[in-house]
Amino acid sequence: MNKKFLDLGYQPLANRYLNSYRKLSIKKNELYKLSVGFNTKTKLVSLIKKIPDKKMFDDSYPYKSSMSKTMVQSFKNLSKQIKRKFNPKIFLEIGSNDGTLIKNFDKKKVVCVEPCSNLARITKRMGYPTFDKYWNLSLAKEIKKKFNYIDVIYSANTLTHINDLNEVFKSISLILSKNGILIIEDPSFLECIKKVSYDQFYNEHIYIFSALSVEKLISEFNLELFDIEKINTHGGSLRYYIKRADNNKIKIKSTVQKQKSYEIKFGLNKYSTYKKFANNVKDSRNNLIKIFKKLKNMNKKIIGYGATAKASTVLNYCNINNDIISYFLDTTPDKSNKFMPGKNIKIIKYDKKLLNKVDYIYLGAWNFKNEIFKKEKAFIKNGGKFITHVPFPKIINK
Ligand code: JHZ
Repeated sequence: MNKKFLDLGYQPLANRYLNSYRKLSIKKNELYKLSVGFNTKTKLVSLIKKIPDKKMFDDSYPYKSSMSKTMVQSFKNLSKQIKRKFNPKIFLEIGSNDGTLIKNFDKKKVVCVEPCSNLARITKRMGYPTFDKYWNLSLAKEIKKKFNYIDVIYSANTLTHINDLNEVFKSISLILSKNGILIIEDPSFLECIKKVSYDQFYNEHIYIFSALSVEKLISEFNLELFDIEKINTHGGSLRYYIKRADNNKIKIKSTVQKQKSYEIKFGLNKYSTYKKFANNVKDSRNNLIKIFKKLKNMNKKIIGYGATAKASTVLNYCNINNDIISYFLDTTPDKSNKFMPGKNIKIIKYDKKLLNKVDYIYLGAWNFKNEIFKKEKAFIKNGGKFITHVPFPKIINK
């Protein structure tokens, strides 16, 4: 049973950056109720109201992994690891985005799946076979006809965006070779709870995985976890290594039991933990607003850094407008000169010089804090400070 534990109010689509500001309306389906539930049986955390994929992932999807050096490096390291450990004849990536990962692989050995055709065009142009379609059973059949079985399937921050998880894993199971490996990578719900990073919830993140929920989900499809790696990307993610349950050649590592025990010890199997998290979220909102108001009363100039989907949740949940945050800086060309979803805050193309006139920066991309602090050493040296809400609202300069 899916028990609601968190209500983040009405929210716009997180990656829908508008050319000009206008108040969005619930009636016109521009704002959607964002509330989150915990399934006490399957341990899966999911949005209560799900938005059709086609509304969210179209031919103008702005997010590009290559915009953050941390992701470029993380994918480069992963590609080396995959080649060394598994040496796949054919490697399939579900949600290949702008090709940040697959560009590290041989063109003849890769198949890309990417439903946002503006992104799919990029990997096609790079010479990689790309299906600009949603991942489902009919696509898996089409790929199988052309490429036969696949040795390694990889998907980062994508499967949690697909409504029908049963179809997702059924399709994977159909195409994965007998000794094949599935690797999935997504934000860890345990980290999300620990960091009170409620901004991991927005309409695209239909699910937030834990080892407990993934194990249950895949077991229906004769799939089994054999290793779990903790990684730092996107605020703390888990990389799940999965094999066919009847493949006894691969030993199950202790990391699987360790992560599950850790999650149980923390209470991820109990509804009361989720209610506590929801209370922490309310406190986080109140304290963040207090910080902003105090600084504005002192006439400080505050801007945002990293026009993330996550920031869209925070701004709309805390009702923060341009009287508090003057504008957001972001390196993504497709976000420039647009407005933060649902808010009158403009996004300006990143330009270091603009920071000379700024007192405080709100970290929309708090998950890239290290990368950003390295880049903005001069701002910090000149007395500039950052505001973050993770793990609790505070002002920081290191
Ligand atoms: P970032 C997106 O979420 C959406 P977002 C999606 N649903 C998902 O799951 C995750 O990604 C993986 C900018 N930036 O990665 C670039 C700078 O401007 O936290 C990006 O616009 N300067 C697919 O949007 C944004 O910040 C910098 O120095 O929450 C980062 O977005 C750096 C490092 C980033 O994901």
